Amino acid sequence: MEYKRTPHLANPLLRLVRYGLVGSALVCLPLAFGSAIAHVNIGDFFFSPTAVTINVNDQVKWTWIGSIGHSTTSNTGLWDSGVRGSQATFTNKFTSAGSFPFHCTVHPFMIGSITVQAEDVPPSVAIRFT
Ligand SMILES: [Cu+2]
Repeated sequence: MEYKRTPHLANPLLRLVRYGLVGSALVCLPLAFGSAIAHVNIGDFFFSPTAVTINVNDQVKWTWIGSIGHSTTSNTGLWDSGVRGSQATFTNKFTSAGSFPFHCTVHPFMIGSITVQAEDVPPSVAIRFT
């Protein structure tokens, strides 16, 4: 019996389109999960962790775990939770890249920083027909 090549796999252009679709599906996969939330605990006289790195449009959620009042307050006025107590939470979304230091207004020696990286840019693909 003579072996016949499958036409759609034999065609290089269709094969390219096929791989292209698979590739773009992989690139788009992280977008399907949406933005992420990073967690920072506010204890008595510390933030944990003190440094967090996220992507643009991710959120940071602070959770008060200590027994006295603290705040998460942006050094540049971008957010201010106000002074809150145990088990309170505060969430801020970061929509631009940069470094965003913060502190506690009650205890200015309590400091932390959020680093926001630019979103991953999907690779562009050029198909040249010759
Ligand atoms: Cu404090």
